[in-house]
Amino acid sequence: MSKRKAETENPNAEFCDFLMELANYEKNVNRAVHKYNAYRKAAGVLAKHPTKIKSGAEAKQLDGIGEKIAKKIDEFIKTGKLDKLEKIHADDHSMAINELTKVTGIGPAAAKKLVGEGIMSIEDLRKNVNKLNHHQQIGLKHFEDFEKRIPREEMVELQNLVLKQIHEIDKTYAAEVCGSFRRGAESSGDIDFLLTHPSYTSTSKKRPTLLHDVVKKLEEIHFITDTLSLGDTKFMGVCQLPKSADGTEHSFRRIDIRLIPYDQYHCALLYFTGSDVFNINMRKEAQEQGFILNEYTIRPVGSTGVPGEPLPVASEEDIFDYIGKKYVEPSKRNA
Ligand code: DCP
Ligand code: MG
Ligand code: MN
Repeated sequence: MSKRKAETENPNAEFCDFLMELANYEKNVNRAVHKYNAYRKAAGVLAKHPTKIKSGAEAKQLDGIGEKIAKKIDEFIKTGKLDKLEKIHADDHSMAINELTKVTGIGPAAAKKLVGEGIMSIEDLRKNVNKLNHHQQIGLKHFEDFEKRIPREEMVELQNLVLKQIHEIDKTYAAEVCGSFRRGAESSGDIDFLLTHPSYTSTSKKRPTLLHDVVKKLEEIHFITDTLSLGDTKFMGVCQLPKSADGTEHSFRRIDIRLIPYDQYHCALLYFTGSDVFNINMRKEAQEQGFILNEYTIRPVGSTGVPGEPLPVASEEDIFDYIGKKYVEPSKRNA
């Protein structure tokens, strides 16, 4: 969910903002993922609505907005605020937990533990680096940079640099940036690369060094600056574009690279393009049509309820075809 977009062109931006704030509170403080998704879905629906909503009743007509959220919209229209949010804002512990979870590597549980030990802010964290693991320390080191969105222009530069390096190693690699970038976002929170190679399939037994080779090369040219985690199929780390001609340094950026079996590439592409709310809805529709869809495969579910063999998939379109859904362009997958 891009807040920036909401501010500029969405007549319901105020509602979306408070719904997103409630969503993050549910996720980070209460660890209530369902409520988190419900608030996000409602915010997504309102963000797409072309006119300003004038009452809770009107909002309730929209898919994904129920009685409780409708009431909050009425309260906000009437009073200009929300009692629930005011109470959250007045609660130091909740606010501190929320703040600490902004650091990559600090989840709700770690944040709660740290707050329990009296660490109430990012500033406090900096005095207690010894309490953090490697991932969290890197997250803290680059906290300010990671809070910044990456402009699409820079995303294109990052994409081109990585593709060039990958193809210098081996022309038969295929790779692309998915996530919000593929959905056409004007800015992204991080770079999500999918990588595949014809020699690596879901049935090939060989443990691949395909991802390690790419990471090594990107480290050698000092593009990848830190590793948060690295396995055979998943890299999470930090990267930075080389200095511009005038000597200005670029921000450090979060980058994820996933190596995907060649035969599972399109299911992975669909999944990692998102949005996460779109994925939830798509999986539900697949299920209603008798299929199990996940980031690896789409499988038919027989009358016994046992999933069958994965169906052959040669494009994202094939997946939509199987479930009898009209193809949705990536740019239309924001909710
Ligand atoms: N994803 C998902 N469910 C999750 C997390 C991720 O379905 N719980 C999928 C959909 C996301 C994609 O992975 O679009 C990439 O995850 P990101 O967190 O990088 O999200 P985006 O790229 O969409 O947004 P941002 O611009 O903030 O990175
Ligand atoms: Mg992303
Ligand atoms: Mn990501």
